[in-house]
Amino acid sequence: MSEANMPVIYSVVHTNHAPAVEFYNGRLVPYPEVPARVESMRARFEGTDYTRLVTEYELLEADDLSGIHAPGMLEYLQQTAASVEEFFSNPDNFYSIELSEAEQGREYFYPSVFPTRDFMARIRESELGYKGFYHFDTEAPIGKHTWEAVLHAASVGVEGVRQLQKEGERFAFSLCRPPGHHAGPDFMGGFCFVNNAAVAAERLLDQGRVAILDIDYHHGNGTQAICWERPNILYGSIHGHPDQEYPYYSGYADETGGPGAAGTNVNLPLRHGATEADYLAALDSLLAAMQEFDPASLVISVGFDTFEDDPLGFFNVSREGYAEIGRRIAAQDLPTLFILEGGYDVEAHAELGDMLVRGALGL
Ligand code: Q9C
Ligand code: ZN
Repeated sequence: MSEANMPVIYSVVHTNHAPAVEFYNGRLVPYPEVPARVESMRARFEGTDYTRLVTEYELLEADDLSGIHAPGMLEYLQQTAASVEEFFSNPDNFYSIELSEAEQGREYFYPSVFPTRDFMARIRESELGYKGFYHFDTEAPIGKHTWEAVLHAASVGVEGVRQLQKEGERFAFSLCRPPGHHAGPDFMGGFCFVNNAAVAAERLLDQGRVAILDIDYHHGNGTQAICWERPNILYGSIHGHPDQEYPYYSGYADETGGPGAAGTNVNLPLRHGATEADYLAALDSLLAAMQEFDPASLVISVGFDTFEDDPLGFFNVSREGYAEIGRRIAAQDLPTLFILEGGYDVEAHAELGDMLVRGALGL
């Protein structure tokens, strides 16, 4: 296994998915999940001699994702992206909206009605435009290039798997965008559409059990739901406590896995203000749980929103902290695929990625 030169998998297609705004507390605010998050990392990793950029990969199709996601959701994503321009040109879909010049060509569908519990359960059959059926929030808007970007992101993740399986790499880092850990079997939200980590993990099962360790600031409710009844995949996560943090309705420590996979879900919620020492102690607990599970490979859902200056997160991991996280993960001595999830301090993003990679490589 070669360690000195980590493959970093990248696709330019993500840049076409770039919603301008999200709805927050009655306001439209800038959408934090921006292309620069990945572009800055690409630029950084192009210039180092301990990484190599991989830009060729096999493009997946919807069918390749159907082990993880409901075909209806994939079809919905594809169709909504394909019809979003037409949707915006139909005045019946609006009260009175005129798109500014800057907005034209950048139309995104935002759901505004959600079939919570039993309410409006027939929305699945509705031919109206406002199908919130597969969304759990308003934060995964679908534009005309979104489906394409989502397919490439999942493909970038799977190329990371190929680097481990076929090239014998010890590590690979897939710069997936849009991210994935809030996307579940039949739901999407939180900037996520398709669960890149779960798609990758499913393929890594060829080698034996897989552990997905989620170090994004937010609970990966999508990954948890996908893995809930899968005894061969451990899902473990350190995240903002659901009493205080998005996605609020999951991430409690007593969520430990479904009847068919009891004990294979590990949630370690931390409160706002958690220090780096708190964080690293939780990481050690997570790694101990992982060791007990004894997986053949690791998928790390990486989020840099645990960074002390992150605008969305309230933990206090320093720059150097990411190198330490990288070292502790590398010490597990397992084939490891890093999959990018969140992280919203765009200025710091590339450096934090670099710290993690150098930590993992022992540089
Ligand atoms: N303060 C990822 O990091 N916004 N998604 C919450 C409430 C949604 C984060 C707004 C955050 C989603 C991949
Ligand atoms: Zn996050």
